[in-house]
Amino acid sequence: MIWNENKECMSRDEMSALQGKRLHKIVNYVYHNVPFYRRKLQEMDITPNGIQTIEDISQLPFTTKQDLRDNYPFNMQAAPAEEIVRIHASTGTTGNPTIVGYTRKDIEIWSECMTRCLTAYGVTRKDIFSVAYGYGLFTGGLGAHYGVENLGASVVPTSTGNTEKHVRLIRDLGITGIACTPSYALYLAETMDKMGINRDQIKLRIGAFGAEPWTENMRNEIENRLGLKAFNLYGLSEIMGPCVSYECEMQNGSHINEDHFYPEIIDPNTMEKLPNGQLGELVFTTLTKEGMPLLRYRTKDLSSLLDGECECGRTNVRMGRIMGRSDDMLIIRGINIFPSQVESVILSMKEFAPRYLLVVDRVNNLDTLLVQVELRQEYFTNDFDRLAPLEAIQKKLADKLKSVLSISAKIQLKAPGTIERSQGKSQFVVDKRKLN
Ligand code: DLL
Repeated sequence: MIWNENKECMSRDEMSALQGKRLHKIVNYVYHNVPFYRRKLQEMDITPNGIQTIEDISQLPFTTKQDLRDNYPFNMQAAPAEEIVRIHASTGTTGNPTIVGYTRKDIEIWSECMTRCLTAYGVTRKDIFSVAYGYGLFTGGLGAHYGVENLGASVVPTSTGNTEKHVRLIRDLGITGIACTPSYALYLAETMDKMGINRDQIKLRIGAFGAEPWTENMRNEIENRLGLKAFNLYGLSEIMGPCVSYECEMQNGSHINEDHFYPEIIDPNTMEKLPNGQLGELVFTTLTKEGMPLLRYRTKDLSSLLDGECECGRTNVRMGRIMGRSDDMLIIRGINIFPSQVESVILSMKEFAPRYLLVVDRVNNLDTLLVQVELRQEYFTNDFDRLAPLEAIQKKLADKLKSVLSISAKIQLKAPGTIERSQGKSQFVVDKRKLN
């Protein structure tokens, strides 16, 4: 099923024409309503009339997270206060949080785009759908919630917390769909195990997972343990929230709602636009947003745009999985390392649960990488006489990591359940070098 064939299946020419028209309009809008953009455009000698087609976007300035911080709280807002009906804030770890205001029309578009995602996953009005992203300043909860309601399925606003109660609701209400972070999905599975509830006692069939990077191996693990089909959901608060892109049944990249969010991939160092297929930094321009429209926002997410038609019938361009962030890429002894690379190795070994923590440090001027990883129950032992197999497992992981990362990592095997769980976004890396 396709929710909005008119917008999800346009020809490339029609889509480009629509995008060009909307780009002109949005540039005109920010020029007259956001002093920050007016100044930037004037400095670059750009007038809204000079931006007529979508190709003209390359003339426009980029916007960064720092720009949003510098304009805290409301100086990036284009709509007058009386038009704003909702405000979200990002979980800033450093500096000011990013404040995003939405008009009623923004919320409508967000809900519609979220409904497109859910429809692509196969959700129908008959489904009972649990939204287990956090409700609150984070966009996950309310964003997914409005999409489910707009579609007409029953939404159960479980949010995070009280996981045992959630598991009982899943079983007792016959909940068929769930939206949460992939790590929370695994935590749910663990909780089910502890409660003695197995996948045959529940009816989950569809999962909408995002808000943090995850891998194909994690997808398999979630699907096997919860008995559902797991789909990718991508978004970021600055641009809208969950709904920016979504997988269809082909699960070959995520379709971008590009009639509202225009994507580009750039080289993060030169800021030059990269051709389709190449990995680089994802940049979005909001084409219809009223509350806080952004031109060429640098997401720091590393991905690529995929060429070619999708067999599902949608023509919206697809993006590949997020391979990491240009700013959470670790450079260890001069080598670029993505936590997702380590995760893939860990998950390729049956001995480990998908729970790990990378601890990076600097000892005597030398970077060190410690990988803490949880053993599965069946491989765990406390018995000193039976430690030899554990040593072999440890060595196997160390060797595999060495061949993938080209650097040696120290491995610390952990007992099941001992790496701290998170109900929201998980932390996979502690970089002590930055803390010094
Ligand atoms: O995480 C919005 C969201 C909520 C998306 C629920 C999907 C589901 P922020 O808190 O602003 O917004 O964080 C955005 O999270 O730039 C990515 O680095 C990461 N991210 C989001 N979705 C995915 C995904 C929400 N599917 C940041 N895969 C983004 C990988 C993701 N990373």
